[in-house]
Amino acid sequence: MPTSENDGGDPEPPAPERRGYTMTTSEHGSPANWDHAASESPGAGVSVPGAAILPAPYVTGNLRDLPPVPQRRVDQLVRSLKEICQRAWTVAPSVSGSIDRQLALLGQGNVVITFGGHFKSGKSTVINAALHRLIMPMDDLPETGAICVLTFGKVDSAIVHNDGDTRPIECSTECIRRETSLISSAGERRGEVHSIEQLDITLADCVIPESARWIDSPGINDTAEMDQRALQAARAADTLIWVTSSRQPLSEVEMDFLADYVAQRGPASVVFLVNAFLQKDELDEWKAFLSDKMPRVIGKIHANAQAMGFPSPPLVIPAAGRALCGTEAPGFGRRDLRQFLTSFNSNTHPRVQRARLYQTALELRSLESTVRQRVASETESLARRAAAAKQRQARERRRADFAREIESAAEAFLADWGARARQTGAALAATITAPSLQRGLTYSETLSRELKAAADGVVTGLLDRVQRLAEEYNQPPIDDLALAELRALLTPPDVIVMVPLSGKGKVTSTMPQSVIAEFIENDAHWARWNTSYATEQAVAALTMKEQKILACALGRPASTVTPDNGGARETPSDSSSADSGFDQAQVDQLEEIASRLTYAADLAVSLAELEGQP
Ligand SMILES: Nc1nc2c(ncn2[C@@H]2O[C@H](COP(=O)(O)OP(=O)(O)OP(=O)(O)O)[C@@H](O)[C@H]2O)c(=O)[nH]1
Ligand SMILES: [Mg+2]
Repeated sequence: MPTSENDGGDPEPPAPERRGYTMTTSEHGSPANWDHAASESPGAGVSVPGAAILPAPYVTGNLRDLPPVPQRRVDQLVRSLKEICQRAWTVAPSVSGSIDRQLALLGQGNVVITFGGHFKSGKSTVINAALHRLIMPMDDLPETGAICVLTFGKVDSAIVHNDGDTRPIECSTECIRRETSLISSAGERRGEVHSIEQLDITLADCVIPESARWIDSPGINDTAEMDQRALQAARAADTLIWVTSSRQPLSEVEMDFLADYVAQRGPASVVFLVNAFLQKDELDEWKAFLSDKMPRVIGKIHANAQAMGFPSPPLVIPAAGRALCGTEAPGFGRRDLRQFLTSFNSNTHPRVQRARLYQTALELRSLESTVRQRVASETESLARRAAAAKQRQARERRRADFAREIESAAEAFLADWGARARQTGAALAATITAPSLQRGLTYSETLSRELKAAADGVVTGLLDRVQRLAEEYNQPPIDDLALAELRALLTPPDVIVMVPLSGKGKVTSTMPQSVIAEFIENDAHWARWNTSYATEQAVAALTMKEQKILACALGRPASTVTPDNGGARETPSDSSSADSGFDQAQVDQLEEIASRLTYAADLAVSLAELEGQP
């Protein structure tokens, strides 16, 4: 029985470690290069003069993976994220929420590996081979129709998640097949499998590490629903083990799927597992596969690696799934397969860390760009609001100046009109003498008319001034309605000049003329006095209307008037529309957060891409 590491009969794998990552890593950090296979094997890449370099046989037992990510730097990133989270809490709570989720992802204790690939590439077979237990149903027709999550446990159990319900089933291949098989025994498609969301399978005495979840997923390129499920299973993974069949390794659809996936999860998140379909499950066939076919498969994968987003050659592991299921003998890639799969026993696994860091880096970049956009829009809004406030202040100043001018014009009018009214009253009073004393409404009518006439001369002047001031101070012109109202307010009221009748009822025919004359003189005196009294009343009445006159002359309140809109109502966009926006201190805080996000994203990227691919 061959046991050498290089003869295809690889020795039994060591007992799996249940805790703590223990996979061998390259001494040089990046353990491989594009000539990986050739440089590692004796006689590899033999250069025959005049001939091309021959493909080197693949050598098992030599598996190396990425070096660990320095924990000190991961801790540094976590500290930085916690700080950002705290700072963002008040000014950008959604950033805090998102960073919280990233912290949860980085700290997630469970490790998920998903076996993905083209349908019928042998995913379920490889899982059975690794477990060395025929638990997952395998078939020549599309088989796995639901996501199956395998974990280690005290006893075997299986639980079906179906349409939101859960129910236990017997943990046997047949029972699992009944739930997840895409094709019935009669060869018909089973639509009911679509309602099975997940199958949780717990296995006692298996190599799955305690903290690991292994997912067997439906294959791609069968139906749209299964593609969707395959994607869902891949997205649940920390590492996607891409099982590709040696019969048709890496088809176009596989490459397209992987290119999208690598763009989202990073190059460390995918490892290729070449499932060797041997003619006969014999060691000679396996050795022939390793020396003839495997280098060509690796060559194809490596040749297409860059197009799929791998900056350096991805890790490719061969295993003969069916053969491994059928034998416990060494060989067929068991050692490498087991060693590799069981190395996923902690969240400090280099691939798990890199894949999570990659996702975090992408999220941080996106947050950074969102925050920077916000800084730009808030800065713009601040400038807009500052300009609007300046305009508003200028407008208010202008309005106050206008109001002051109107007030002094109105006061001047009232003073002017008061003087004219008194002159008019005095002139009328001077005409009232005993011999010419008129009874009835004569003096009232005359004084009312003359007071109006006296007002007329100054009202027009005032109205002109008000209009001119409105123009000068960029205020809306007084419209006709307000003008008519103002004119009415400025028009003095009708007045009554009382002419007393002193002798009324007393004058008799026998009364001496001198007494009668005294009565008349007395009446004339009071008529004169009443004339000036009525005049003062008219002046007082107009003076009392001063506030109304001002309000009318000033027109609409200043808040509804802009300098440029001629007094039209302001639209919301004219005002400081972003009144609820940030102040300068908050914008500064946002800017600080953006810079910290840049730093954290750079750090996450550098860790995620650390030392490339093996
Ligand atoms: N010769 C040979 N046949 C294999 C090997 N691995 C798988 N098969 C066969 O290929 C068929 C498909 O295997 P599965 O494990 O069901 O493939 P799968 O990728 O899980 O298929 P889906 O779940 O339908 O996507 C089965 O009949 C297997 O017996 C192998 O290494 N060699
Ligand atoms: Mg399957």
